[in-house]
Formats: sequence, C-alpha cells, structure tokens
Amino acid sequence: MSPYQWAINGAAFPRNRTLAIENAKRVSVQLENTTMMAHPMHIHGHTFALPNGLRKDTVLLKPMQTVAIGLEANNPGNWMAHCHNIYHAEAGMMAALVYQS
Ligand SMILES: [Cu+2]
Repeated sequence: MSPYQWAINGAAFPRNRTLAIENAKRVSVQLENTTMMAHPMHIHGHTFALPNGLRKDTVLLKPMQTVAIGLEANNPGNWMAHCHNIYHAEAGMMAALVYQS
C-alpha cells in the first residue's frame, strides 16, 4: 500500500462514490484539480469533448485548474476514471464509472 493517498470526490478508491451515468445521455463533467500537482485525467472506454471542441480520452489538469468536459454515454459497461500518473492511481486517484440500467 502506498504511504500516501490521492482522492477523487474527497476519498481514495474504493471508498469514494461511484460515478453513475445513463446510457445515450451527454453530460457535462466538471474536473476540478484542487492540488498543486498536474494530473492527466483519463476515462476508460470513452472520449470526451474539451471546451475548445477537441475530442480526447485524457486531459491534463494543471494545478488548481478546472475543466468542463462533455462526455457521451455511448459505451455501456463498468469503467474506470483515473489519473494517468499511475502512482497516483495506485494511491487511490481512481473512480468507478457505472452505467445505470
Ligand atoms: Cu495525478
């Protein structure tokens, strides 16, 4: 186990809240980095739209930066969203993304 923890929505995985999404919906997700480190945030199984219109599957959040992404729920299943600094993900910076039936 890592000697320190990183969190999403206030808690380290798996103690944090599951992110629920409904199939065939497009949602706006606010990614807010409240730390002094950069975090490349990645969502499995999906791409998302950045405010400038680019479609990506990872967005680099600078320290204290907030970015709203447009996520289309078009790939039902159980997925993970996490920091792509794997040592952060391994320290809890992950969240489950689950489709509601
Ligand atoms: Cu990170």
